[in-house]
Amino acid sequence: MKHFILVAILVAILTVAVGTGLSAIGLMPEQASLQSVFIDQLFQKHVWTISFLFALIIGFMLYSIVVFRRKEDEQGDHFEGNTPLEIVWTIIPLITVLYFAYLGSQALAEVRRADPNATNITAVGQQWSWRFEYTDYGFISDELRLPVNRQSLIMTTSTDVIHSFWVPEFRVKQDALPGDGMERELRITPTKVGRYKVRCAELCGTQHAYMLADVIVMEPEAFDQWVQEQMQGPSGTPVERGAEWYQQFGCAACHSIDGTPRVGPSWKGLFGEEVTLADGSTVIADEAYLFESIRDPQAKIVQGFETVLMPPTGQSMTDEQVQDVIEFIKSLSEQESD
Ligand code: HEC
Ligand SMILES: [Cu+2]
Repeated sequence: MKHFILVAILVAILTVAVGTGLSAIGLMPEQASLQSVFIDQLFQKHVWTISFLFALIIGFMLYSIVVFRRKEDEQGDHFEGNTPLEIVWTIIPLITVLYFAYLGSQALAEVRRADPNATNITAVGQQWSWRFEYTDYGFISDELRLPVNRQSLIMTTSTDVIHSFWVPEFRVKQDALPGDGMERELRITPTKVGRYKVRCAELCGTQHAYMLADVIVMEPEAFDQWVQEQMQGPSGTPVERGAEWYQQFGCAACHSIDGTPRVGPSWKGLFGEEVTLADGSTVIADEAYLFESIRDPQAKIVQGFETVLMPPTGQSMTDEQVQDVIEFIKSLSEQESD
C-alpha cells in the first residue's frame, strides 16, 4: 500500500509537470476564429490525457527501477497474469476513448454550425495559387478578405490536382478537389482583425510550398466598402487591368515578368519574338499566338517546357480579360525597347 501511495504522488507530480510544460510551449498559433475555440478545447483535453498516460507509465517504471531493483542473491518472482488488473486497464481506456469520440462529435457539430447569412466565397486552388470568387457579389480576388465576427461559407474546389485550404489561425482545413460536384464546404467566423495566410496543405507539385495567399480580416464596414470597390471592377487602362488578371488568375505562379525563369517561360520581351516549339518549328509571338496559348495551352508547346503542362485557366477568362492580358504582355516588350 505504501508503494501505491508513493507512486500515485509521483504520477500526479509528473502529470502536472508534463501538462503544464506542453501547454506553456505554445504548440498552437494565435486563436483567430470561433471554430478554433472548440478545436483548442478538445486539443487541451488531449494534452492533459496524454500527460497523465505518459506520467503513469514513466512513474511506475522509474519507481520500480529504483525501489524494486534486484539484489545480487535474489531469484525474482514468477507470476502469471492478473485478471482484475487486465479488466481495469481495458475498461478505463475504452470509456476514455468513447468519451473523446463524444467530445469530438460535439466539436464537429460546433465547427459546422451554419449561419444562413454567411458570406459565400468559392476558394479555387490551382497549381500554384489561390483565387477567391465572391459569388454573392460576382467578382474575383487573389486575396481573401473576410468580415470579422461574421460567418463566411467557403466552398473549396480545384482546377487541376488535389489541394487543401488551410489557415492555421482558424484551425479548420478542407480539401480542394478537382471536378464538377466535388466542392467541399468550410465555415469560418474570424474573431480577430488581422492578416493571415492561406497555405496549401496537400503536396501538389514543385511549387507547393509557395502556394500562399493573403487573408485579411476586416471590420464589417471596411469589408463592405471593399466589396463595393471590387464590384466596380478594376479600372484603368487595359495594361493595368491585364496586370490585375495576371495576379488574380494565378499566371504569376509560373510566368515572371522580369525575365527570371519559373515553371513557364517569362513574359518579358515575349511579344514579337520568335518562339521555338517542341517540334522544332518556330512561330512569331503575335496576338493570335498569345490568344491561342492562353485559351488552348496544349495547342503549341514551347521547346524546353514539354514536361510541365500549363493549366487551362484561360478557358474561364472572358475574351476581354484575355485581351487585357495580351496588352499587358505587349507592354512588357515595349518597356524593354525604351
Ligand atoms: C502551372 C504553371 C502555369 C500557369 C499557372 C500558367 N502557365 Fe502559361 N505556360 C506554362 C508553361 C509550362 C508554358 C510553356 C508550355 C506551353 O506552351 O504550353 C506556358 C506557356 C504560356 C504562353 C506561351 C508563352 C511563350 O513563351 O510562348 C502564354 C501566352 C501563357 N502561358 C499564358 C498564361 C496565362 C495568361 C496564364 C494565367 C491565366 C498562365 N499562362 C498560367 C505554365 C503555366
Ligand atoms: Cu496546392
